[in-house]
Amino acid sequence: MGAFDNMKDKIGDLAEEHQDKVHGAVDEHGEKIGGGIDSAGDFVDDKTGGRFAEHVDTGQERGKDAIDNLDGQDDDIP
Ligand SMILES: [Ca+2]
Repeated sequence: MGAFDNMKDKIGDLAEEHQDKVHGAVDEHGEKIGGGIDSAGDFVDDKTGGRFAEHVDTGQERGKDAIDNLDGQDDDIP
C-alpha cells in the first residue's frame, strides 16, 4: 500500500542520517515502537471502519520488520 511504502522510505532515509542513534533506539525501545505502529494501524482501522484492515495489518508488519531490520537483525520488535 502506497502510504506505508512512503513511510518506509522516509524511515529509511531518516535511519541512514542517524544510523547509530536509530539502532540504539530500536534495540532499547523496540516494543514501544512496535506498539506505536500498532496504535497507528488501529487508528486507521477505527477511522475507516476496518475496511482496510488487511492492508493495515500488512503495513504494520512491514513497518515493524523494516525498522527492526535496520540493525540487520530481526530481534527487537515482537
Ligand atoms: Ca533489530
